Amino acid sequence: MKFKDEFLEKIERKVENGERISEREGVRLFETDDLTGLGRVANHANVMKNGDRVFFNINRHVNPSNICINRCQFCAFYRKSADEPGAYELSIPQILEKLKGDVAAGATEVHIVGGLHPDWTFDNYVEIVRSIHTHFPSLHIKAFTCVEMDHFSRISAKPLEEVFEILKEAGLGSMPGGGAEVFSPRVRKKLCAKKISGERWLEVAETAHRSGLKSNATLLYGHIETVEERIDHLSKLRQLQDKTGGFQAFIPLSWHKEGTELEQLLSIPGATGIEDLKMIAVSRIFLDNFDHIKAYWVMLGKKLAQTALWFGANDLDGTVVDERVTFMAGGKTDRFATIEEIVHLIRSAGRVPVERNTLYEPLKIC
Ligand code: V47
Repeated sequence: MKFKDEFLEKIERKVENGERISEREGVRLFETDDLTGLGRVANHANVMKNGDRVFFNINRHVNPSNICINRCQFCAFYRKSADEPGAYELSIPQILEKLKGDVAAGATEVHIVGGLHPDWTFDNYVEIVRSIHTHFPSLHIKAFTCVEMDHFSRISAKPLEEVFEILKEAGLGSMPGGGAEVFSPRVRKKLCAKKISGERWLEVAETAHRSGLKSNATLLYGHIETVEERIDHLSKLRQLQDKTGGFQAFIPLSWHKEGTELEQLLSIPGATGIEDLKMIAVSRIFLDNFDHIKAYWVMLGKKLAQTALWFGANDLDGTVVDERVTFMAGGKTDRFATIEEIVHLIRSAGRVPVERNTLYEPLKIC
């Protein structure tokens, strides 16, 4: 069947032949108005890699504290200090209590990410990991972004390699993909000047991979970034993946604006549903060396995340339970998904639901 946008024929041929697309072609894909054609090519790219299986896992997010020294303008989650309204700090017993029910219900993963707390020491973070691992040894601990790992290295005056060794010994299994935002120095200077640079984020990820830790990668889009900057970001991830092979999944994060400083400074609508689908599709086509593209239902909404399964995504994340970064920025979707609900979303999209563990080993075909 012919495409409305003839350019997509060339891209489809490249996908079929396993040829990589260029940055220029990536930018051009964002410009197409042939959404269904773009989806068709991305779906093809996904099916060639993953067949008709779609992954999910039984997981639980824990955000130990929202007190953070970075103060990023796109974020509504952080608080500057403990006495600000809405600030919180979870104790280790509170974290363990939260996890108890989830583990009993079959959770295989805890996903931990939080603020760079001004007073917590590296040992405090290590103890969170160690306590979880001691109480729930079967739970995979996917914790701390590259931004947090860099922070630990600075506050402990230890090289990254040692930080990773200590955390692995305490029970760390892998790392989530947050904190990448957009690598563009222009965007970072405007939105998150205190955060580590894009180069440093990539350096931390590379060191993690060389230390034997798998990690994910993200891109925060739908604010002031250009499509060229999105593609530059994807290109840097693709280059690093060529070197290490340590990334498991790529997760595009659709910016939520409510309550952020950025919303007050500029009137930005945020990404539309069409842009969300294009972002998933272009990522699938461009990142030919990533096995998995995750449609994170918490940010996309469940129905759009399901639709994304025909635009190149092969993973819906998991049951999540109590994620706070999105909800503090006005997220409107449910706060958790049941296993039955995720299975239904995947099956009714005409795909085969597969429960996985964090390292993408299939556990159960549902
Ligand atoms: O690091 C912050 C982003 C990230 C907002 O690795 C925002 O499996 C949207 O990284 N609107 C945390 N995004 C979430 C994250 C993640 C989520 C799901 C799965 C995985 C994984 C990773 O969310 C932050 C930041 O980049 N973020 N504020 C906001 N207002």
